[in-house]
Amino acid sequence: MSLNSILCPADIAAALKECQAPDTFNHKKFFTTCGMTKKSPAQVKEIFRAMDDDQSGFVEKEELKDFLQRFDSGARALTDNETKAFMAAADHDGDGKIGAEEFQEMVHC
Ligand SMILES: [Ca+2]
Repeated sequence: MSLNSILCPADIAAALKECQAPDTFNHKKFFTTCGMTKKSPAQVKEIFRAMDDDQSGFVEKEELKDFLQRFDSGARALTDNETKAFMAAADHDGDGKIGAEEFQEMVHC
């Protein structure tokens, strides 16, 4: 499943460009620029599945670190600070991983 079939490649490129420098990643800005916020809940779920590399039903810290690489394999990894902030923003129940509903909430709220 390629994210390019859900999101517009030009929007993905623009979103990646905005956070090219380490520690400039902002998930809200990224979701908006790449067009994710305008996608349906079902499509956001597809995106979530693409992030859940081991198909555990959750996006864990290690998977989150590679978040940008899901969009472009040449993109950088998130820094530890970015990964931590991203996780903290999504993980409402504090279990250290992101569920599909938590992800959807983060994208659409
Ligand atoms: Ca997982």
